[in-house]
Amino acid sequence: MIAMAVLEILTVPDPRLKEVCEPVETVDDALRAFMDDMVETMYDADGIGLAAIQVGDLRRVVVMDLSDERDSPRHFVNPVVTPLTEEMLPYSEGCLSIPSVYDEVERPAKVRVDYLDYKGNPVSEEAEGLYAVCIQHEVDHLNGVLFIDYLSRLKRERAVKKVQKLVKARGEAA
Ligand code: GNR
Ligand code: NI
Repeated sequence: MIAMAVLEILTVPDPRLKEVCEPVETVDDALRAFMDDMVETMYDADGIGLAAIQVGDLRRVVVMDLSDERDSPRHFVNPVVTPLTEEMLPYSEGCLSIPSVYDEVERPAKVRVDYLDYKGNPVSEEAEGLYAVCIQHEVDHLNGVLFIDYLSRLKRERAVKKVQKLVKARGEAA
């Protein structure tokens, strides 16, 4: 593994974050190199997950690391989530594309996750807790959906304005 790269993360209201992503046809070395860059980008930004669309790539690819040690990256190609319960889990969510904004979203507490792994092998497993929250947040990204889309219009518009102000201030400091 050589020369990984930190990619630029798009922020709201970038219209590219609203696109619907395309399935991946083959898990090959080029895709694995891209997923390595996504993992490095996620670690650099202190995130627990990242969808390819957040770095401007419209393929259905997600990376995640829920470990405290930040040494257990997971890779999801063409992930599909299916709710397994009517029980809802409220969680205060954040998003690297909506920095400094956090709010509560309720999602199914238990889901099945079907995907191809780093080697291209099919996996089917159950997810609960933070894993369930995060994979649903990421699959939403692949469909052009952000967690603020579940909030009131007032909260959503305030969130976008807050991010625009933050990004502008960052640009002026750089
Ligand atoms: O880093 C992240 N933390 C987080 C916290 C609660 C619910 C979801 C997430 S995902 C987020 C990274 C991100 O934006 N992934 O798309
Ligand atoms: Ni996100």
